[in-house]
Formats: sequence, structure tokens, C-alpha cells
Amino acid sequence: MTKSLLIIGKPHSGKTTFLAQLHARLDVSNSILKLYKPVSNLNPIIEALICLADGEEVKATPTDKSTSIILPILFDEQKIDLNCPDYGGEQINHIIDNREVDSKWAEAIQRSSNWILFIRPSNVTTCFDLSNKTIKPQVLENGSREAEEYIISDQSSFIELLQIMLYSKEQDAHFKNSTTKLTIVLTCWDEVKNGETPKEKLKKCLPLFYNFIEANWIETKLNIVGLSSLGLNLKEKGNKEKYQTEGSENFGFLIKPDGSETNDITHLISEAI
Ligand SMILES: Nc1nc2c(ncn2[C@@H]2O[C@H](COP(=O)(O)OP(=O)(O)OP(=O)(O)O)[C@@H](O)[C@H]2O)c(=O)[nH]1
Ligand SMILES: [Mg+2]
Repeated sequence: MTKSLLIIGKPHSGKTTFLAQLHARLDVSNSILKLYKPVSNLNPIIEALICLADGEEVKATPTDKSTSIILPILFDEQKIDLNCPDYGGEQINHIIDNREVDSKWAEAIQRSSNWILFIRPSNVTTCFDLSNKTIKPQVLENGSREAEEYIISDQSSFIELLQIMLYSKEQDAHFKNSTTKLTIVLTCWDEVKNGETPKEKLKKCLPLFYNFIEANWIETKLNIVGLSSLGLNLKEKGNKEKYQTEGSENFGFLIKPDGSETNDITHLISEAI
């Protein structure tokens, strides 16, 4: 059986790092999911694997690059060939800015019933909020404010993105989505870890977006998890050496929807499919 996972994420959200760490973990069979045969083409993630084995950070994927890796996994005694795409995250910004999907994306959206949206909380910007601003006395005196450039907030952009995707999928907006499973993955969890569950974090960080997904997906088709594919910050002193001596596959963790932590990041896939 073939299944297509659609991993969706803006630039620097951790897509390529996750795929490389997922493969590294599957390769040593130290996980709930196993490979039933070796991956035939590692080209899409080979550079990332080399970087991580040396304790180096993965490089950004060029915008125009679109690849996918087929992971032949064994799950519940079933053989599933998982098709996982990797691409430059700028493609997602392009979809949001232009409010259109090209034929390649339209096909990928149609084909997949398992969407995994990567959001990196430490990169989420808050939108302009008048109640947080102190207006300078000179501005009040002059009675005018400089024209500020309008930028769509991060949470609005994620809502727009899902709306565009639902439209492409021809989802009837009168009903909650019960056919496409949506997993929201809060990435680089090591950067924001403070005892909150992923759901609490999402509610606090993107409240409107949270309301949107709750209103548009039935509960059983919606998952919110926290992921740290690296487990730590490779820029910090000593961590590079840890990776070199212990192997990248021994790092990374996942926070499940109930807040419990597991070192087996393959749970992300087993819960998303
Ligand atoms: N601290 C921390 N950093 C991470 C983690 N995962 C990825 N990063 C870093 O985040 C940056 C972006 O990761 P990528 O995997 O390249 O992100 P991407 O979504 O593929 O980005 P594009 O290719 O630009 O679309 C890199 O510097 C990674 O080292 C993590 O779990 N923790
Ligand atoms: Mg990438």
C-alpha cells in the first residue's frame, strides 16, 4: 500500500531535519515503526544525513527544489510505502502570498489524506496590536501616524493556507473535516519547552488559528504534538561533539498530545497515518 504524507512548513520550520532524523531512527530499527526494506533512493536527504552525522545543522533547501523520499515502513504488520515530500519552504509563502496553488501542489493536496503542518513557535511573530503600542507624544501632537506597511500576521497566514488547501481538496465548508487527518507539529520544542502541553502552547501562541482548526476538523482527525528532531541546539558548545560520538539517531524527542514525552520520533508518523 502507498500512502502520501503531506508535510507542510514555511522556511526553517524543520522539515528536512525531521526527515533525516526520521530516516536515521528507522535505519537502526530502534523505534515503533520499522523499515521492511532499505530506502532505495536517499538522494533527497543525503546532504542532511551527512551534516547531522558530523553534528552540523542542515542547510536550507533551495526554493525551487521539490523532492520526495519513499520510506518503506512496517506498521501494524502492514507494509506501507510512505511518500514524504521535501521542498524549499518558500513555496508555502508563495502559496499564501499569491493565494494559488500550482498543479504540482494541487495534485499533492488531492492525493494526501494525511497533512502534517510544521509550525516553529520560536519563529512565530505577533501581529501589530494597537493596545500594546505606546504612541509617541510628537505623533499625538501632530495627529498623524506614519503609514505602516500591512503584513499578514502569522496566525492569519496559517489560516489562509489551510483554507486554500481545503478549497483545493474540494472540502465542503458546511461540514467539519472528517476525511483528511491534520497533525499540527510544534517544532524545535527544545526551544520552548516549559511543561505546557502542545495544545496549551498552540492556544497561547496562535489562539485564532487554534479556534479555526477546532471549528473545522472533527476531534478524531486532529492531533497537536511537539517535536524536537534534534533534541538540542547544535549551535551550543559541546553539542556537535555529542552528535559525533553518540550518533544523531540517539537524539530527538516527541511530546504527544497528552503531554507525555517519548524519545521515539517515529510516533509522529504512526499517529499521523
Ligand atoms: N534547536 C533546534 N533546532 C532545530 C531543530 N530542527 C531543526 N532545527 C534547526 O532549524 C533550522 C531549519 O531546519 P531545516 O530542517 O533546514 O528547516 P526546513 O523546514 O527544511 O527549511 P527550508 O529548507 O528552508 O524550507 C536549521 O538550522 C536546523 O538546525 C530542533 O529540533 N531543535
Ligand atoms: Mg529544508
